[in-house]
Amino acid sequence: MSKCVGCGVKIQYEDENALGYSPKKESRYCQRCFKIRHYNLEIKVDNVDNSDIINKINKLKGYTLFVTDLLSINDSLINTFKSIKNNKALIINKCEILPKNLKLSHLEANIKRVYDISDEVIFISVRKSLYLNKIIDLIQDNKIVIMCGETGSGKSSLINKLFGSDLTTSEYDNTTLDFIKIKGEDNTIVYDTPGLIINSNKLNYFFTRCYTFKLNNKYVLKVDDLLIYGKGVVTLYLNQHADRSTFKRKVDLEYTNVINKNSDIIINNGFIFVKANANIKSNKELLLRDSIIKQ
Ligand SMILES: Nc1nc2c(ncn2[C@@H]2O[C@H](COP(=O)(O)OP(=O)(O)OP(=O)(O)O)[C@@H](O)[C@H]2O)c(=O)[nH]1
Ligand SMILES: [Mg+2]
Repeated sequence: MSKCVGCGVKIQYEDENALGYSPKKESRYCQRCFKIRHYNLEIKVDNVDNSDIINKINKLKGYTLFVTDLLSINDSLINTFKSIKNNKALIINKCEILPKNLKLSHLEANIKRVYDISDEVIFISVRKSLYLNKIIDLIQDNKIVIMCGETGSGKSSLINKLFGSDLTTSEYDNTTLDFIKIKGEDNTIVYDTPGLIINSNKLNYFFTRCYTFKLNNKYVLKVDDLLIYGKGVVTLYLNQHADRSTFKRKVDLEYTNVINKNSDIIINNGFIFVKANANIKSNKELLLRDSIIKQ
């Protein structure tokens, strides 16, 4: 049975409503890939099993590049990264859309320290072809490489760029459906893998909002379902899904937080950087970490 060269699913000709269907016997792509590639249609799948994918990756035993973006980094993502037993590196893609004042070398060192990572942490941009030589070196040195990570992080785009392959890529979740083996020059092999579903924190195109906000006691800052006011200066690093507004305070909020300088408040669509010590009231418990942004 042949596999779709776009997403890796087994091609079948019987059931139009099941994955892998193709109406034409000689087709290299399944109908779902055809629709994504030509019409940019979103065709959802709902049977992603992270632990099944991680088990298969661990059995394959290749050097593993775990691809993510900056906003997706939180405890659950790093725990998933650490559950990979192969030699590995954390690859942070889409760095071209990060604010230019962020020094990548500082970010790398901070992420290693805050999350206690001894493996390499490498920023790249597939779209702008930035720092891809580091990935090329890792592939040359290790020969067998597994590209894995959160859905939408740019794994298939990276392989296409490096190997000239024609994997299906899209802005939607779970484009790649099965493991795909791609052979390169010099006996190198790279595996594309189905994306993991870890959190909804994804940075797809750009930071729609990244700016500094001086808190006071008269106005409440609302970011998604978090409400805060108080004394402090915060910088918001949010993705395009974040909903932000301010309004005049009418009531007190329940939680009092004394926040140390250089902390991040982690929220669903990004994080909020607190540079100096701050006194903040909030409507819920804050999830804090030592900042990965601090310079
Ligand atoms: N801004 C930006 N977007 C990128 C970059 N690399 C990939 N993308 C976009 O990210 C989206 C997802 O890319 P894919 O290559 O399909 O991601 P994937 O990790 O293979 O996703 P799954 O197959 O679902 O696991 C697409 O819209 C890409 O164009 C990058 O360097 N910068
Ligand atoms: Mg993919």
